[in-house]
Amino acid sequence: HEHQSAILWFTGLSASGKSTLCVEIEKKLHERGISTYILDGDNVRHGLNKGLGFSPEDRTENIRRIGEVSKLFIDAGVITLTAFISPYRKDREMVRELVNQKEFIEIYVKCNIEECVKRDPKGLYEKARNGEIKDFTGISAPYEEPINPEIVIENDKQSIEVSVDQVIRYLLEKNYL
Ligand code: GGZ
Repeated sequence: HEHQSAILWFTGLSASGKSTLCVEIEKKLHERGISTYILDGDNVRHGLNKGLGFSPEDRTENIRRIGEVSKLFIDAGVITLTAFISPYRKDREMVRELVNQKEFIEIYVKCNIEECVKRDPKGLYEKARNGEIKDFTGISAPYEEPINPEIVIENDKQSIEVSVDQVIRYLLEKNYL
């Protein structure tokens, strides 16, 4: 199956829906016979990036390593989907600069903070508000919105199906698939 390989770089707050979107989009890509790989906190922060925390410096190093690994996957012809908050603009731009222009697709998973706090699937926002977790993105650490992302997903305003279609349509229109 001929396709242009790329990094689908999802960025957004905790509980904005990045991982769910990655899983659903991956299913659609598999239906087309395309090899994919999802990088997320579960398979990266517990292994490759064990020992990195959430200070600005550690987040930068987290994102740098994820960028380098994604670049290797691109070389292997694999479409890589990454689900990290990646709150700093300069860190996302650093990854963009690592690969060819067409190979970095920044996808802003937009979800208002009130909705994220309401969802709070792991109770982390609650802990952040109590001060049990410090430097928590959106509460006590910044999130810098993308200025010119390739795709913006209004994840608090539309269904998951519509969001998935939006990404697949983009990939078709720009001849990735
Ligand atoms: C933000 C934190 C923090 C702090 C733990 N700030 O909802 P989750 O649990 O599964 O997603 C969050 C994840 C964020 O890790 P990333 O590697 O994506 O962050 S970054 O890109 O900024 O390096 C959350 C959990 O880890 N978590 N402490 N202080 N999220």
